[in-house]
Amino acid sequence: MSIEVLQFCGIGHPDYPSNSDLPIIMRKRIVSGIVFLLLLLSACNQRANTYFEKKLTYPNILTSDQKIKLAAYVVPTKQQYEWQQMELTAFIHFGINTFTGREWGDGTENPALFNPTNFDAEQWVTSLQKAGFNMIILTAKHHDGFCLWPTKTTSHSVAHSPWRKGQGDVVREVKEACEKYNMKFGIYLSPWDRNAESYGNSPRYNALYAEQLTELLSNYGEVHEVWFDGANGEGPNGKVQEYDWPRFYHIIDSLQPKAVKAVMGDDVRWVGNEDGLGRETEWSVTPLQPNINEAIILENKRLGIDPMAEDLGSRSIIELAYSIHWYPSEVDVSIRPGWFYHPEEDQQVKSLAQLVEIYFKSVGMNSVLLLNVPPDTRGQLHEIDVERLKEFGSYINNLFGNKKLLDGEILWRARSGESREYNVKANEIINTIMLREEIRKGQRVARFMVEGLLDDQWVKLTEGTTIGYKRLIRFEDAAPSKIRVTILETRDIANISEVGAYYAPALETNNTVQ
Ligand code: FUL
Repeated sequence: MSIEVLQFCGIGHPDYPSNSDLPIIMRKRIVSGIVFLLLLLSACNQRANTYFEKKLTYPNILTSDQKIKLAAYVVPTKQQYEWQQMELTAFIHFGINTFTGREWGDGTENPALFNPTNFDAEQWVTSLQKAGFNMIILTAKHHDGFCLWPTKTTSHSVAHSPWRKGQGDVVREVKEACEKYNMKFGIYLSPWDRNAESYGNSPRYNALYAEQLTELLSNYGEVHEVWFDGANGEGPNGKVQEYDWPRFYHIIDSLQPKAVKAVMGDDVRWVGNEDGLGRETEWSVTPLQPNINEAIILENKRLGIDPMAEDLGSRSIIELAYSIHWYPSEVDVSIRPGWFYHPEEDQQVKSLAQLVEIYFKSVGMNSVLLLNVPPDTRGQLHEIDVERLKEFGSYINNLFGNKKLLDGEILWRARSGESREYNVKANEIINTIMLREEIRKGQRVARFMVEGLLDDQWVKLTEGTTIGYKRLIRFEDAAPSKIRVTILETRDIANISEVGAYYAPALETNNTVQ
């Protein structure tokens, strides 16, 4: 893939234009080794603002300090940056499992079981949109192989169900509802397929999967994310399928250039759990890559990293790396215990307090939240879930719509050890801080502290490690007249684009939900 684009912004350029404005002077493959090295070294010496989009391969002459410094110049692609800005995205698990009560179908289900009684995609989209969500990712096919669109590749689809007399197309109705309400749209197409007879016969199944992907990415307008699930529960005696990832990536890049590729894709990284928990220290720049070929598998092993590792971007990991990548984290979690709708879980919808906690641990920890809300057998989001989304949306809106700082939106270029003071509006109580870096200039901050001026004394309110696109931290209620942010450690001059302070009302946590 031609992702190794080197962008050279000119010596001492103080501002970083948007990626699309940047002159792409050279593609790495035509940059001679010497020029490339000179650029790297000038970046190390800070004589030029040289940014590396998505990937940087280290020449082996670099010192550890130079490697860390260059990590501060790896930046997102335009697609990755736009994805990060969405902050809140929604997963929709809907399919044959909705009607069988299972989480993983085995592929033998009769398509006649799929029969939503009052399907309403607009209800999904409007409920999610009012709650602040900006994209819906639909399970067009889950592990059971049942396709929610009338595909030419198999009879195991909606076309052989009684729903809309076999004339229905869930993908189309959802996409049209998204278009109507200006919601972005993404596709989950399970690589593991327990229905396809060809699964395990690698070339034949790859051809089928490529065709399914092509149908989905050709016939439904714009797609902004393709989610390649890594799950495969075949077990030791199961079928072994070798996926043709380069082919699948190529289909996406050519048919939907705006889409990011997630999980087994190399644009968006699985956070490593399904509980809604981000990392305290979350570097978007990491040597980790998805395990899509032997070389990568060996390299991840050599470094001792996988998506679940606690540390994916510290100095000690980067020192050992041969290449590093802008590979930001996505937190996927379901509003219910299961991914699919089960009536017996109606009383286990996550509470507002739990959802807010998840928000702080995902969006507030330099990640994008992908919250699953599964429609029921009517083909609608359940009333309890809709109500919870509403509460969540208004809580978040009220919290962050009510800024307590007078002057938080000034770009601040901070060196290690530097501080900056911000004025709090008169007589306001705060308990939440927001810090943001301009990630189009790289992620750099490794440690920070926030103090409040209380009775003429600076008192520590909170501290943390990484910031990235957005960092949110809650602390005890306080009414300082000013706050002071100190960047204790940074990989290069940090570009702090915004500082915010807010008041987050306390929430009941003793709910009956899990
Ligand atoms: C997992 C799958 O096995 C679950 O069923 C669900 O789709 C989740 C989002 O990913 O790997």
